[in-house]
Amino acid sequence: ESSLMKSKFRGCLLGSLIGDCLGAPFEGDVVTAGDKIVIQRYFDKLQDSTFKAPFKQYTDDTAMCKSVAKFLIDKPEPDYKFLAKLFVTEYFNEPKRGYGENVIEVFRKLKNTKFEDVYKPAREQFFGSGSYGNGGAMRIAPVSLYFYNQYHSMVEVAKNVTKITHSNILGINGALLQCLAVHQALLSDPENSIDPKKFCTELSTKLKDIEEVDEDNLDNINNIYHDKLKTVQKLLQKEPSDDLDEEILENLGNGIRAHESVPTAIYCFLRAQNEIPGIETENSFRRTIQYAITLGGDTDTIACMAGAIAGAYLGEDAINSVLAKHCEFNKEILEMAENLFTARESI
Ligand code: 8NA
Ligand code: MG
Ligand code: MG
Ligand code: MG
Repeated sequence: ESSLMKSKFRGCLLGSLIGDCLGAPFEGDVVTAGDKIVIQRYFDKLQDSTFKAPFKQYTDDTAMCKSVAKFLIDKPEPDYKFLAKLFVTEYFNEPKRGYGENVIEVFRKLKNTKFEDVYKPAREQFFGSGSYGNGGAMRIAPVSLYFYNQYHSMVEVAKNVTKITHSNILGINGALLQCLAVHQALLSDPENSIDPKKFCTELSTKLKDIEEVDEDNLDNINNIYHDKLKTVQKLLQKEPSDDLDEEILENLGNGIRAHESVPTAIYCFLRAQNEIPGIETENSFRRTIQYAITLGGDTDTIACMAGAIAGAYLGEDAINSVLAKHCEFNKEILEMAENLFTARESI
């Protein structure tokens, strides 16, 4: 039982890394039917062990995920100033990891104010409305893992970890939704198939309980994620096709906003539980990230989030090790998963 959980920890962080590394070359692209064939060949080639490709490099998604994992491993009591410093140090060491355009401003201010109030710079983003980028959600998986049997701590820590860079309700609730999705996948038996309807309704019920609420509810903002989860269920009932992919982009999105990518990642995970035309593989982990990438847009981040959910459900054994070896940091991320697993035994 504990060995399955350890495998799920490793699968989750490895899944997140692979989605980021393999998705990054396609970030921002509009994907045509021809590109889907190119992506199929790209995966086939990477999985062929005789193919000596260079490493696929990770981006900001993994850079920030590393910091969240280290914060949990090194600090028995959550120390958010420590985490803010990790984010900032990581950024200034390697600024060219493809960070979101505006989050860089938060890092500069944190540094210049000597981390006096770790939440203030994020609150000042976008004229005081805070960021709703998917940067909070893309790095949240270690929190789902570490606190998997301490639900209330998981929720509280997920919110605080997010608020260091993302204070907009949509940014926070998007990170909470991704946190819940990873957590729910982690606690699901990989021997049993996932019931997509149940998966979505449970997520919605849990999110309702913990989400941040906007008093004014302008533009029906409080319902966005709940409506999207209903849309996910509706779209899953349709036969996959290129037309359906268009519908997915229109209704769920593939952008850098949390509400236009987190529900999409959940959709990718659920859709990939069954075969998808044009994606030739028996392996549902590969199918999840390959499918996420074929949707285009913010491919590294959507594949990273979908990969974390799939890896948490399936465990490490379901992930092709040759595919993993093409990703920069693949050994180190497994060490982090291992350390996260060990560290949580002492709490
Ligand atoms: P962020 O906080 O800078 O947000 C990302 C973007 O979302 C911003 O630059 C804005 O365009 C938009 N945005 C967010 N909040 C608001 C708001 N309140 N009002 C108006 N616009 C808003 O950074 P982040 O960490 O959330 O970004 C994560 C994404 O950035 C990930 O996809 C990540 O991979 C990276 N990214 C990189 C590239 C690239 O070309 N390398 C492209 C897109 C995204
Ligand atoms: Mg790019
Ligand atoms: Mg990225
Ligand atoms: Mg991205």
